Amino acid sequence: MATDIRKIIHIDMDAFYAAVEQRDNPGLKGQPVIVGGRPDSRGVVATCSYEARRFGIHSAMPCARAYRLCPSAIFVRPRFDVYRQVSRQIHDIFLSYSDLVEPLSLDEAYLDVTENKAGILSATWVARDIRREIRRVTGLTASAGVSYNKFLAKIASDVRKPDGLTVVTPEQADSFIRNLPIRRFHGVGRVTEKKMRRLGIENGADLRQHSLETLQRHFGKSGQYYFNIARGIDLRPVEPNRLRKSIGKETTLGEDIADISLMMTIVGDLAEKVAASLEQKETSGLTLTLKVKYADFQTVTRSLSRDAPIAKSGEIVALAEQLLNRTEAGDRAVRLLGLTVSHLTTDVPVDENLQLELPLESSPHFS
Ligand code: DCP
Ligand code: MG
Repeated sequence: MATDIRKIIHIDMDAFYAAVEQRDNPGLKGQPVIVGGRPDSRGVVATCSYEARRFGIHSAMPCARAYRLCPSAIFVRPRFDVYRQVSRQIHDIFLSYSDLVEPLSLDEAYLDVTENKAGILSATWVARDIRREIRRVTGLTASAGVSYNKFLAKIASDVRKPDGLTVVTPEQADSFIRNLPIRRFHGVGRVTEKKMRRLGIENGADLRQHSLETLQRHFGKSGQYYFNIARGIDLRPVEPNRLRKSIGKETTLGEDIADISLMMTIVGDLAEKVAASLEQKETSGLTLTLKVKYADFQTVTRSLSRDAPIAKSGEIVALAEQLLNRTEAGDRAVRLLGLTVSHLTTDVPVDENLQLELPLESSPHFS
């Protein structure tokens, strides 16, 4: 194997919150367990056990819908402290193998084990050891993907979930990617997926048919990324000191509201929280984004950028009001409001003890 080939592992805990709940409460073992809001609330499912997934339940689904799909499911409130504690345990295990660890969320990380502390030559063996160690220390299972870049490792970890290990060697990469449905490509969101479908792109092989120019024309800056991953090329390093891209807060309302002044009160509350967080992290940002989810679940965002840093709650509220006016809020009822400040003016590391926010578009709130 050439020396410039990296060995990357992506590890992701299985049904993380739900698995922790099943571990700590034997009555939940083997049961459809839903962690999140209450069944009769407007909250959403944070995650659910694999037993519950058989009913079609999944993360971010409204609890009421989950309840209809499986009335016998057991609804459990999240215990973030415990999840954070387990997250630290697995993180320590990762660090005992490599300093090149990049956490993506509480239960997920990339590791570069090209040179690892255990001196193990095979990344597959490292992954096997790590999974074993996680099980021994936490009593929980994790799935791992092993390959020569992040893109492939991440997709591989999903292939044999739960409790699986999948290796994609440089020799296998080509056919692996060719057969991969486009929605499984990490970094291809729902909107891009639709757009790709319209271009006749259903899988990696189709993606590969398109020239760099075409992809750039349709997808802008991401065109180059799609062009590369279709060919198994992803040179992004594993970055242990990830920086935050934004600081934000959102809330699902107890009931849909159409009253603008009430919305502004909630926006004011969010602005204060965001401002407090900016202050605590001693930073500011140049862009403010308002997110509005209408009662029918359609979601829109509106952004504006300033040359001068945005930091204080007063200015955030003022700008947010302008943004709110650019939505149909008021004419339409709203179920969620969110504010995010981005283009941060200083480097803000991802919290040491890991944030509970996820790299997903919406993290659920519990009501
Ligand atoms: N989570 C959340 N809201 C979401 C998605 C996830 O609160 N929309 C939380 C609950 C999950 C945890 O983050 O347990 C990890 O997310 P994953 O996407 O890794 O999902 P799971 O670990 O639950 O399941 P899987 O076995 O598919 O990894
Ligand atoms: Mg997981």
